[in-house]
Amino acid sequence: MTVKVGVIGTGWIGAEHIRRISTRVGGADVVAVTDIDADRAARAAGGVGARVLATGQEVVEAADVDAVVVTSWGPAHAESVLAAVAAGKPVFCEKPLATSADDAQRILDAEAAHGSRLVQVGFMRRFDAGYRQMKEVVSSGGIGTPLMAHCVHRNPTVPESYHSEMASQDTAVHEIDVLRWLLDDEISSVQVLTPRSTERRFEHLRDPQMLLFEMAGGARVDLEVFVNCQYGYEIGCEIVGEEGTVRLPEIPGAVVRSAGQLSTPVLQDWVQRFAAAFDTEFQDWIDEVASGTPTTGPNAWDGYAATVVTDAAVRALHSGAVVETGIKARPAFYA
Ligand code: NAI
Ligand code: ISE
Repeated sequence: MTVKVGVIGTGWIGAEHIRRISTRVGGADVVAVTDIDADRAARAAGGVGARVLATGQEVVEAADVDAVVVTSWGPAHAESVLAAVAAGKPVFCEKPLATSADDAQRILDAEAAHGSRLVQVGFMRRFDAGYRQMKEVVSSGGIGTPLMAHCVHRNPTVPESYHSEMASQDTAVHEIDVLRWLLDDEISSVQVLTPRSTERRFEHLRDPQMLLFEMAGGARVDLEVFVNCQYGYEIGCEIVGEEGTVRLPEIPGAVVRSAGQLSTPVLQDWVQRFAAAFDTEFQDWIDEVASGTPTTGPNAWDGYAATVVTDAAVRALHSGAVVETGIKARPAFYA
């Protein structure tokens, strides 16, 4: 069976995923797209022979759309995901699932009412080979009980539209998910420290930020988010356990010796860094959708839990205090 996909939002990552589904992933075609910018939608559709529809609701309801991909702006995600669940169609939603825990809760309620899981969230790091190696080491007891983690998330620059809350909502949300997964634990509290800001930022932005998490089991995590670091895109993660440590491998690059220097290139964006993870994420999703079984990637509960933590992080940014996330117990539906 070829899975016919409808895409809502054809900006940067929407266009990437349309190309990916059409050229790199087997078993799927993009048949319909929409964007509030009609020209952008037409450009994305033209490349793959899809048709342009006027709204996300039309994409969801189209008779030939089997599954929906949501790649619009974060605040628009919940509405499209809720529409897909109401139509009983599998839906892949880029992160964040929602921009408030209340909206994420509405998605959990809708899925429960539907009676089976339909939602996958685009936390692609769970499909990255390096993070998977770390998960294997931690789960097999290779470093003993995890005690601490040290993480780094650096982007070279961000546009003027990026604001201080997005350090948590848009950027740290990846570590929030991957740490929950690696440590198999929920985040119970968060604090956000704001060092001296770099001069190389738009005036309204606090950058860098340091996020301190406590896991329910007592492990502690520090995360540096620095989105104007200038030199490149860098993702780091080390977990320290009672009997050893495990570190995210560096992506190998050619080592150059020239003009008295030893050098290796630094990646410049998430497209390069996580290309293989995105491919695996989508191939697995398409294969599972085709098989008619609920998808096994990060689900609506994971999207909800991440949003609860980012909501707490935003409160922590504004107060400077340690903020309890108040995360509730995972419902049996998502066991
Ligand atoms: P973008 O701004 O390039 O594209 C978003 C598109 O959505 C725009 O073309 C906009 O016109 C459209 N849009 C907004 N509201 C809409 C609506 N209601 N209906 C239809 N179209 C609508 O943004 P970008 O960078 O592509 O990000 C999109 C989403 O993907 C964000 O949630 C972002 O956090 C996520 N993302 C995930 C990444 C990852 O590493 N997994 C990397 C980059 C983005
Ligand atoms: C972007 O939206 C992403 O998801 C990238 O993976 C992340 O590195 C970046 O900071 C976000 O803005």
